[in-house]
Amino acid sequence: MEKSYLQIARAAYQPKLPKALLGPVKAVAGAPTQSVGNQEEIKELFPNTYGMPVIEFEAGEAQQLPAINVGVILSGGQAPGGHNVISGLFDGIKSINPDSKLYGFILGPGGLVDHNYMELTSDIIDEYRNTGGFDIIGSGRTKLEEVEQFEKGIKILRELNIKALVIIGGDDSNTNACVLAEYYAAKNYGVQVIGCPKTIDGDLKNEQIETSFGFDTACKTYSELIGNIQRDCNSARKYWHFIKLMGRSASHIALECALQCQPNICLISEEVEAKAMSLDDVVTYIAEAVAKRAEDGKDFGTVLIPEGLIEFIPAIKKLIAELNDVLASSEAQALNRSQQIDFVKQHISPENLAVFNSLPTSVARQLALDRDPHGNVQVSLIETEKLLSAMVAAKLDRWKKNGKYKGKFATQHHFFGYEGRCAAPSNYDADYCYSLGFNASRLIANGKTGYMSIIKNTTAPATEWIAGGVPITMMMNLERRNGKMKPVIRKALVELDGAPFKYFASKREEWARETKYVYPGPIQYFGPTEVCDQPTITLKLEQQK
Ligand code: FBP
Repeated sequence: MEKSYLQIARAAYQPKLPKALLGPVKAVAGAPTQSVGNQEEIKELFPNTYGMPVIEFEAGEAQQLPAINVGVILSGGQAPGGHNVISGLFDGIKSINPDSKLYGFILGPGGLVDHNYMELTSDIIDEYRNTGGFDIIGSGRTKLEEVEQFEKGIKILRELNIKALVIIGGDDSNTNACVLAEYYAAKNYGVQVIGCPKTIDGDLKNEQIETSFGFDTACKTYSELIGNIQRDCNSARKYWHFIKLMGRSASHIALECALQCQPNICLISEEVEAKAMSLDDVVTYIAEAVAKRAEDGKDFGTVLIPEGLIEFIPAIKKLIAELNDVLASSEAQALNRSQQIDFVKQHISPENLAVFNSLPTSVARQLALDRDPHGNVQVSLIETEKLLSAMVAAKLDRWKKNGKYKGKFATQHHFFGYEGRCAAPSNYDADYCYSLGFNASRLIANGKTGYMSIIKNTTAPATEWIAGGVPITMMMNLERRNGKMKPVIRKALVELDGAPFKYFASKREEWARETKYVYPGPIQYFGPTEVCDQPTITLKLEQQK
């Protein structure tokens, strides 16, 4: 494989590990745990993996352990650092016993079901250390939930003598990991399942998981681009830039980018929902900020829009919930796409039909169709940035007629998502991911299943990081998916009483009226620690509590 100079220099980078993982470990167990919601139901659904303690690793005695074969799956959207989780896992199992082997299942959970795999040898691993992307084995979104899939999986796991499977994924994929761990434990199949918290969206976090990997690098990449746009914007002073940012449901990415770049406006979906804002309220909020800047002669600015905004507008949220139920019916499933649109129109309530009909056709169609395998609306396909800017333009035109607005409103649109998902991991993500993978090998060696690998205290230097595991059942509750109540990991949304949002809220009026842009510049890998090793502002503010 041809390499750039940066790749060559980066390949030599040795990621840091928490002190406890530098030698042999012992697992220290805490008290039994409970799920975050629906305790009785979750306990009944996961009798073999419910209630296990959180564990922390401490330095232990050296032991001779047998070689172990481990399988690894990359699941869901790409996130910077996936290759380092795999290289950490590889080095971890080799340090347990040099004869251990690592197998990668190709293109996500589907690779396990279809028996599509490759052995990951040291030559292959060395090509991918500290690189972005998931291309070492590829990723996919196949949902693992059927007994038939689990049984197909066990066949190949037995054939390859794999005793543990590591699933690197977000909330949906780790829900799969938990279901699989429970099934294999119930059947006594002798295969452990361990999860790793991945997603650029930053919504797989809780008291035990500080952050999901990839969030740091993705936000820094988007912030570099937003900073560049802001400098362009402040140089030409003639455009309003509407910038949509990935992050499906939660607005963590938009909030972090706002903290890094200080744009004029950043919408936070969770606040829109809490304030029960309508689409028109959101448009008015932006138009008023545009009009105020125009009073100061500033016909330019930046607006950050979280990808999932549309789903958080309460009227649209209600509509989506009903659409999900209607579309899940077998009658709807048997229809083709355009028949489905007519079908939903006939079967939703008059109130929801009115909302449906008020949306531009392309947005309405998108809400009614194309769920991903986990039942999520594919918000990355909805052009919210264009929808909002067109609606703001129409409102400003009306205000122009009654003299409320006298400026010029020219726009540019951007969507940043795929640009950041495979960026070369920042030092933070390179270290964090390598530690998560290495730590997964220690969970395996300690016989754990149904656990997620965790690394905590990551705003401190890596030597002070804490390594351990959290039972996945602890994060679960029941939620309605595809018309049925299902056990799923609870998504972490932006907390409006949390430090990151509060800080943003205390500054946003000033950022809206004045021009206080910050230009973060590109991620730096080599140089002073205050430039190269900073965690996200979100994490720093959260850890200050
Ligand atoms: P994961 O939760 O699987 O990590 O994926 C997150 C994400 O990047 C979202 O931000 C985005 O909405 C979605 O994936 C896009 O999905 P796809 O890659 O299938 O287009």
